[in-house]
Amino acid sequence: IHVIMALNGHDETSEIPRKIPRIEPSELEQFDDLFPELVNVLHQKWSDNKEITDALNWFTKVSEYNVPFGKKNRGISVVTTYKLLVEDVSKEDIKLARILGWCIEWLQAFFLVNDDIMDKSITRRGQPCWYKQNNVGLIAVNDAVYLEACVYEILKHYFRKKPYYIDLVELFHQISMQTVMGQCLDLITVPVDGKVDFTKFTEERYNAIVKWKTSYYSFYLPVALAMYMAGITGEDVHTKAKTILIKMGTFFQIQDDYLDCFGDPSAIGKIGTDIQDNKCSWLVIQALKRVNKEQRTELQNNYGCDDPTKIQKVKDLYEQLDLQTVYRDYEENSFNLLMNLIDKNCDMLPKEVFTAFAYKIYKRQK
Ligand code: GPP
Ligand code: MG
Ligand code: MG
Ligand code: MG
Repeated sequence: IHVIMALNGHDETSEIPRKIPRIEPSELEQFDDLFPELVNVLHQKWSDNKEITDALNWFTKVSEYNVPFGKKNRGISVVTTYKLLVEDVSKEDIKLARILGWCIEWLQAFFLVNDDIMDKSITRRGQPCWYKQNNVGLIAVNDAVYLEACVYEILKHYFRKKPYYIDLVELFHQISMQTVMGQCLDLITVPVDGKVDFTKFTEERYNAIVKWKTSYYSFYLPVALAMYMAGITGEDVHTKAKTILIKMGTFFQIQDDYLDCFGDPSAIGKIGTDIQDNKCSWLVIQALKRVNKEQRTELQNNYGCDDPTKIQKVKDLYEQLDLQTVYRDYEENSFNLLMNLIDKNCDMLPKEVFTAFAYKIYKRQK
């Protein structure tokens, strides 16, 4: 149209009707559009100090490599929840909700850079893990500390004057504490010295690990941030929301464990490590419930070794025990249980806050 208008010497106000309707960019596109602004804020704030120019440039690369390539379910959920909680949202507040979403993505990057070192992972989001980059290695530990600090820089820059600023800061601190508790349980449930000892691998322990390491930051945090922004601070509403979201998070981590073994690495963007890492994964717990004596010995002899033949033997055993079907049944069941829980606990919040989140994660392949 522009070409034709140019040829005819028309401008925008000419009589040629606009036939192409304006398409609203998707939430994800609008969310993504904000990322450069945030990287710029983080850079600008320190850029007067010329001695640290090299560090600043390094850190820009750290953010650009580690923050923007996830599914961004957590970040986007702040925005969708906020829109559901507040009627007539202003453009400025939508932008702020998106910024809070990005704060979760920075927090998550901090967790993941560290988690990949601890889990000896190879790839993340379809690229080598940050610490695996040639010029990075253990510098990644410092980079992770930087990524965490970014959360508070961004919060301060955009929210300092808001009445709910302290709620946001305290929430991020508390959630970080809860997540390291969970990560600790995840790590210390692995027997030391490469020993294989299944006695600690109970369903009870499993539920505790995933509640703390995954559910709080992945599910309660996005909804709670939107609630605080909307002025919803009541302890009771928060507790009820938490009950639902922790259950959702447990299901999500069970999926993560399932995909670690049975997912397609090109779809999930990461190569599984749970078997060789001797992890208290949902799959090994299900296997332990179903093995006979010989199979238990077979599992014992092959679990927790970084040896492709042994890893394959564990996978073969999982197949024999038909854990794929066990998982499918679990998925079906847990979805129904979750919907019941939502009906009972959604309280003063619109039900869609939770159902929208649930629909995003059930049957996911990545
Ligand atoms: C998921 O575990 C949990 C986290 C990523 C939280 C990490 C928390 C820290 C404080 C570092 P996972 O190892 O199964 O995740 P993935 O499969 O993505 O590596
Ligand atoms: Mg990991
Ligand atoms: Mg881990
Ligand atoms: Mg995993």
